[in-house]
Amino acid sequence: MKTIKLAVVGLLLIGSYNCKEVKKEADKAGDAMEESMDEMENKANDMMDDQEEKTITFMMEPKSDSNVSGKVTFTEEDGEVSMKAELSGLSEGEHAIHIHQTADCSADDGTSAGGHWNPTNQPHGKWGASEGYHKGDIGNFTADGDGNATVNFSTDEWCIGCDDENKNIMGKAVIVHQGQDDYTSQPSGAAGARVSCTGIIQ
Ligand SMILES: [Cu+2]
Repeated sequence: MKTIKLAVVGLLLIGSYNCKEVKKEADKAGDAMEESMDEMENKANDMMDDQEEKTITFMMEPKSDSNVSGKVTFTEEDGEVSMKAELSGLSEGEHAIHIHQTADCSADDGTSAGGHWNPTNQPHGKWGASEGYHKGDIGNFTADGDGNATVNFSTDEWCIGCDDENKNIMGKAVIVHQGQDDYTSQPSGAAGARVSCTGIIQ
């Protein structure tokens, strides 16, 4: 009887010892896992910083005694910049929209924004034309009977604040014209008065 009791106590002791060891090992494994989780999180954050989606939004102000206003948003993602302009107060029909060279809309007629943004010294033309085109030659869009329009455009030839001055749209201006771009007249497509303007600034 005594032998059995001793054996039971012995087993219990061994059992509890084993339990402690197992717990220690589990704690160690837990710590290691936590460390590698932290590492993974840091790596993920670094990757997010690299390919962070950039979005900038500006309000367009009427120029040349027009009522044309709106909102323009640029988003950069995966090396492509997309532009969305939501405009109102336009006359029905086609209008030109361009990026001009200076983020200065102070003049009543918008001329303070300068000529078309054309860092690569190309002739004015339709976007993508083999004869050449300005980096600011977005093109024409159509306003509906209520004077509203939404313009969507995207390209990998722009960037938001990168080091390549042939791509960087920061410091430039968005201009909407009263008329349409004929894509041939130099240097600006004979699109008429500048009816809305905003600077692309941070
Ligand atoms: Cu223009």
